[in-house]
Amino acid sequence: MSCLLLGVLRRSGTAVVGVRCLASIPSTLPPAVAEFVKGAAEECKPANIHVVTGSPEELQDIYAGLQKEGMVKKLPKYENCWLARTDPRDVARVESKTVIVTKQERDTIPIPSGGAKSQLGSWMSEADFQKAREERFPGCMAGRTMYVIPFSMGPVNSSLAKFGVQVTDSPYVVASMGVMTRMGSAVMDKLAQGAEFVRCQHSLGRPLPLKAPLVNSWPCNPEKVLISHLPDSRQILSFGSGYGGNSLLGKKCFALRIASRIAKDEGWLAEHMLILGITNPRGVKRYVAAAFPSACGKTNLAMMKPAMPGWTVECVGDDIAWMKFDSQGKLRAINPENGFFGVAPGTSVKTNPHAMATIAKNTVFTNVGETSDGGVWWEGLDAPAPGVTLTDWHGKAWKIGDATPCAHPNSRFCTPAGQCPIIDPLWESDEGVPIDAIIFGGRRPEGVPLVYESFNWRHGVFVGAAMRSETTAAAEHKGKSIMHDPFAMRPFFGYNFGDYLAHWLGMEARPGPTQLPKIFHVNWFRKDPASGAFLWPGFGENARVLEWIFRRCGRQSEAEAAKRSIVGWVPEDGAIDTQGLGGKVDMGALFDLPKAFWQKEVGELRAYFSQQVGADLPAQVGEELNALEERVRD
Ligand code: OXD
Ligand code: MN
Repeated sequence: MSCLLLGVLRRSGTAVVGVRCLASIPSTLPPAVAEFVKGAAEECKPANIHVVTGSPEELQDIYAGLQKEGMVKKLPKYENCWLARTDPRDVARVESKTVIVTKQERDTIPIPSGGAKSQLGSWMSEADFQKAREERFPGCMAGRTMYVIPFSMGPVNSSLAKFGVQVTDSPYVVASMGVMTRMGSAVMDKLAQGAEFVRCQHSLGRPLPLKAPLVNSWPCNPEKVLISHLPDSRQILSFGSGYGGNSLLGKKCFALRIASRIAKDEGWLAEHMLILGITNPRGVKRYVAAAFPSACGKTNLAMMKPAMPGWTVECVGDDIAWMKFDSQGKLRAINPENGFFGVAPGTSVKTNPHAMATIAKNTVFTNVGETSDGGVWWEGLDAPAPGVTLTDWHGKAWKIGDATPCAHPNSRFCTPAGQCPIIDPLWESDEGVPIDAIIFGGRRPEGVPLVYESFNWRHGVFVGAAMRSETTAAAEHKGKSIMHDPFAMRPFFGYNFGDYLAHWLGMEARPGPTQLPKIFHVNWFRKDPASGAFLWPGFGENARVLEWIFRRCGRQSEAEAAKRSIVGWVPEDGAIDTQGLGGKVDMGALFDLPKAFWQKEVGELRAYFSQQVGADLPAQVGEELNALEERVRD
């Protein structure tokens, strides 16, 4: 093996304190980590290796380097906040280039009928993956530093936490992983004790010297993007994108795709869910987890300021929940993340005051607009003060009323969760918080009521499988259509959706005591067909719906505060407190259940299940669909 020279850069000012031969690197790394790093270095051929410790000084150096390269600029209006502008071709998760590599296609996705393309993930064969890897990774980090990031998803000492090591040639990714995960020496110590870890290899795919100039000083390789997952060997290899879920591999790649597979193997759940705690005026607290497709307001709900006096909401997490039954059979959840990677446009003091307070310091903003007084701006914020001018996410002068948006619709803030003024006191508890309710939801302009509760667990699993929502900007979908997004996991399943459903259904039959959470569905987005206006005010008023859910969790009898409907239990008349809404809200319209709509919905679901899930659909889910069809018959 050739002896590649590697500078192992450790904090000592900025000096390189060790130059080593690859064959002997590095004595400080635990053997399994060293082996992974050695393999990655042999393949990617970086000029240096920097083992990330996570110290504040190290992060300062990273930001200074990023600033020098023109990848971020400081935002003087705030404390330790930064603005990055990407290459406009690298602005969102690239679902079309995201694959799961398994021996058999059916391990990854149900085989769709009639030659249709699966909407439940993308499979790549091991042979095709090998070829794709060879076309991308060899020498891809030439001239660059390879950072080695030890990180933990979940509090480092939690029994629910899992570890990862990400190698990357992007210092922006290091800075962002420092916010989004617990990163550095404490995790390396765990790895030194032999803890297992997910191997994450990421490259921007722009070795030095460059063959073509960068756009916005943002290295990426859009033509060659590939986000690949190898669940059997717990590996992630991501190439060509430096942004968001494509490159912060702890998030969607690990905490959802790989973790959902680990969870299936180990008997727990890794889900695209926020977690919040809600306390009633008498001081009784419950925790709920809620799954909504991307950009449906998960962050806003997770940090909600209840409009109802005496109620408080506290935030455990805004995007991902890992949930495991404890010895009493209670489902306990942790937020595996350490920060929020939230969509900026639409976030404001009106929609999410707590997020606005959270992002005031130590935050990386990407692709938002900039104000001439050194701040940030996006659609949904008040117009800047007189005399303050705006620059858009491309770096061009911009004014209100211009045809293109100032901030990219998928522009983001990346901010430490611990800064949230309503972060839950138990958000870092090692054992997780007890979950009483699971809420599914989506953007449904028609037909779907404000809230309903499933008849039982099995029906609840069907409700999750039947989720649909209007498309969003978080991925590359264009235009508005109502997409199937079961469990809000459509882009994030790590294994066959049919097996995923069986795993959920199996929770009911698990051995030992089991206190299953109740399952609900909500829709804040129903519109008045005549005016097109939303029927429900949303935001803080959603607490009125949470109150009903809260009440249903502690109910003494099945029909308490509820009546049976064709879709499930709905609030009985008057059970949702509307006091203070000023009679402006048409509760009749919000709970109207047009049979024709539901008959059409049944038809859509039947076609979707039969085409997309086919023989992998568990019989119980098919039976629930039949039961719904019966209930909505004229
Ligand atoms: C996200 C997403 O970024 O769901 O959270 O796309
Ligand atoms: Mn998400």
